[in-house]
Amino acid sequence: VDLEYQRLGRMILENGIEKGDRTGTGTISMFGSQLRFDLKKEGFPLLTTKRVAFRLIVSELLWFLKGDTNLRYLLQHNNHIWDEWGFQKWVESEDYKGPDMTNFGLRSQKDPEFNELYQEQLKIYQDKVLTDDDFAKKYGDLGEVYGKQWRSWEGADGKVYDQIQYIIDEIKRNPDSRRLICSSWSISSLEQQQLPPCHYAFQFYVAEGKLSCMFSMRSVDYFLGLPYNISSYALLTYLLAHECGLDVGELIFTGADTHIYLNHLEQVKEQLSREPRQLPTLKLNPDKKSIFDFEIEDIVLEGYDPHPAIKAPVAV
Ligand code: THF
Repeated sequence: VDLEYQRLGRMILENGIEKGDRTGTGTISMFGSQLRFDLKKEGFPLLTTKRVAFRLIVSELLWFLKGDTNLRYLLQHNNHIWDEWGFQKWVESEDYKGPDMTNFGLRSQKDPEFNELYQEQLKIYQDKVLTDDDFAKKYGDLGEVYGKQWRSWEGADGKVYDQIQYIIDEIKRNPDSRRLICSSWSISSLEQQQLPPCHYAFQFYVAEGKLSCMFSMRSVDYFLGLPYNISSYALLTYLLAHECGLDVGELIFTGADTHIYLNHLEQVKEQLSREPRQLPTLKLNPDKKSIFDFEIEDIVLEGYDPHPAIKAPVAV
């Protein structure tokens, strides 16, 4: 997985175009990219050229699969990768009375004094989401994001659709199906989402007893997001294969606006210089049958020996 990932990184650096973006950070961007991995042959695709916190990938995926859209679950598992998006909702609301947090993402990177204020307010926000039910309901919820679309898509007919359950049932009943699709791109609820989905659709494919997955992204944060997204869909494929009695096949990533943020360039170059190592293996608790019963401790990674982590600021 690392060699393919590095190849894509070099391609963006060589062919990418400098392009502005919503967050104001600036990117080098390339339109259209694809990666594919043989899950069965190569091992579990978690990058080894920098340490990636697998526990965060696990708790985020279980959060999606529960149909949960509230930050509380993530905070309870010490997962902070979505904090900024909930915090944004809070500081832009009428109820927020603290210091001005306009554009906190960029300002906290450039202004150490502001960053202190921001960290203070963020901590207050996190504590409230964890301990205050009413507050969590109102300001901890990211809106109709992945969990909602995956497990309870609301149709124009007023019916609620569980796209994951449909896929599981259909893989068991009709594995040749070409409709094993889950879409998070719900036009009518985009305004109800703190952030429109980046990975907006995925599709499964069964052949020769193996389950393959292809996922599509509209916007790809090469350095911070993509390593998570790859491992997350790999894990989802393993979980579904486990429940459906299949082997794992291939994982295919397709990206549209594939970019490296300008404040990630040094980090990317460092990572490109590193030598890939042996991939880890994934162990799922054989006693759990339904993917919806899986807890964090049922998912274990063995033999992960990566290069050190590389820090980088996330664009909000
Ligand atoms: N916004 C941006 N700009 N990039 C993204 O990848 C992204 N996501 C999700 C929503 N908005 C996004 C959130 N996913 C990290 C990783 C994934 C994220 C958000 C943040 C991150 O900062 N990871 C750090 C360490 C985190 C930690 O240890 O707490 C890392 O080094 O990997 C795309 O799905």
